[in-house]
Amino acid sequence: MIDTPAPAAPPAFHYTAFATDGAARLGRVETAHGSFDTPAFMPVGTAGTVKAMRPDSVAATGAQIVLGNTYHLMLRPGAERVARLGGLRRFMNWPGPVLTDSGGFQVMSLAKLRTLTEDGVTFQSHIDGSRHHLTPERSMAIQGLLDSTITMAFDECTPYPATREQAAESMNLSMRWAARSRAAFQARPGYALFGIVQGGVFDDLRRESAAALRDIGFDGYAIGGLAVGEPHAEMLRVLEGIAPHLPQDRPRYLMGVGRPRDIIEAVRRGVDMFDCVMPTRSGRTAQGFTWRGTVNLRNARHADDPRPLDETCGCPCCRGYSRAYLHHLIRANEMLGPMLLTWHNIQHYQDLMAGLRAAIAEGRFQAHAASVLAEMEAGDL
Ligand code: PRF
Ligand code: ZN
Repeated sequence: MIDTPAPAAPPAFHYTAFATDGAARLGRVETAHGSFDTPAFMPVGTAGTVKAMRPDSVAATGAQIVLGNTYHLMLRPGAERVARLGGLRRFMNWPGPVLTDSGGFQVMSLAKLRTLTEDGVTFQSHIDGSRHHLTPERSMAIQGLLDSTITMAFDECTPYPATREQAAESMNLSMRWAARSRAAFQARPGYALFGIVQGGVFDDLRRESAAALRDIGFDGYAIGGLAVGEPHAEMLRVLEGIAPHLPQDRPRYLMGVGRPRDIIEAVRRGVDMFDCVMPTRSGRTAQGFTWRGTVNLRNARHADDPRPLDETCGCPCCRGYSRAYLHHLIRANEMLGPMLLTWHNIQHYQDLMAGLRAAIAEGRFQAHAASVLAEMEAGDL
């Protein structure tokens, strides 16, 4: 009798750190849908698309994981429909891992008539005014229907500024929701659930939150409630205080951050994962990232400039097109303008991450960070 080999089991969700340089970590996350190298930047695909980009183009920049949103997808086209169509990855034709945010943060920034209770949040859709209720249990179910590789716990992002009492009350609610998220999450091999640290700008509340999440036990740990209006130095201080209290053997994710210099400073303090609309959104508003800072292509000074946006970039935008042509596309409202700029900006962010990873591997992170930051400050040529 011939044994047929058992189908290969999906790999377990696993984080490995290969090298550290100070607090900065070089690692890899393995998932059911492929692995990604860290520090990683996840392009934002809110509504099941990284706006203006095809998934193969997103992958061509070196991106290995993208982000989707519970809030947007539950309202349109609906989580049950996405499930019937094979899950978000199949639906959007992105074969790699996806991380989905849990919805609460987007409800608070986008929805109308929100009411927050112990149970969850009730709100009206910003699209058609329909009423919805989102709880930790419903958020877990939706992210399961989306077949999300990495599910985020349901939390409340504490606004800034907040008093200590407000931040404590909000953080404690998020920790009760974290426990309910963990209980409702349907674990599967290679899939993950991340907890989210809250606590505003209060170091002791942040530590309490990290301890509560560690006790519940998560596959990864996110830091929420930052980049919400606090000064840059405050964000770095909170990060520096919290990173040592997160488990060494799990990935760390700073939500919604940020500009290149925020990412460099967070990697320096031990963060492994990032997402931000900046490269995609600013690409649609004519802003291009270069190693000498940002450039507004709408500006008349580019009208006759035959040079590429970034001489050193290998992306299709920089290899094929001049600043003058990009300027023309933007002035003429041609859709190729945002498409090319988005491609370049995502490429720039991926090149930034690859440079940080190489520097950590070679033990020259501090010197590399200093030179990248100095050149960015120097401004465009
Ligand atoms: N919580 C969740 N998503 C988020 C945040 C948060 O605090 C932030 C804050 N920067 C961005 N996205 N769930
Ligand atoms: Zn480019």
